[in-house]
Amino acid sequence: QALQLTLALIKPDAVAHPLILEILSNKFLIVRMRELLWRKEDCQKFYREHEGRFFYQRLVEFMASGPIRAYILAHKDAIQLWRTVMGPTRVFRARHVAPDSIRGSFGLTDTRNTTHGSDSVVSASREIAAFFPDFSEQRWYEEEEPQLRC
Ligand code: DAT
Ligand code: MG
Repeated sequence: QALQLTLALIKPDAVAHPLILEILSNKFLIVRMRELLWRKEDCQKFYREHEGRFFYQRLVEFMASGPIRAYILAHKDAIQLWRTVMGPTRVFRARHVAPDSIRGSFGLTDTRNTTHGSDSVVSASREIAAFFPDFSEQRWYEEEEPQLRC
């Protein structure tokens, strides 16, 4: 089965959470990881699709409030799988419909909801390039993926 790549972020509320890191590394192949501090401008750019929403300012402040971790994850259907493992965006909904998901288990509020995951092939490519500018997706699919799939 062919593997797919996705970008996952561990947000400042969850960056040191051992169970979240364990879930992530048990389920996915970790292709790249870096820990970084985001500037507010980086957050604004990353979340520009939400500019103008009532939570945008809060979201930007929060994402710049402490270290985050960025991962490139590989798995069959990685994009959808990581979104399922994370659970729904909003914590109340997550607790009810997916209590065992990461957000359902560890989410604190709708803003402090532990994790991010790309939502499509196009956004995964864009987000991987934003965090790992030296990483060539095309080269990974051509040279590394064929050796990893099983
Ligand atoms: P997701 O992170 O599940 O892709 P999204 O792209 O709709 O969700 O929103 C990005 C982030 O913005 C989300 O992780 C937390 C914040 N957010 C979204 N909707 C919100 C809301 N109704 N109230 C507070 N924060 C919200
Ligand atoms: Mg989103």
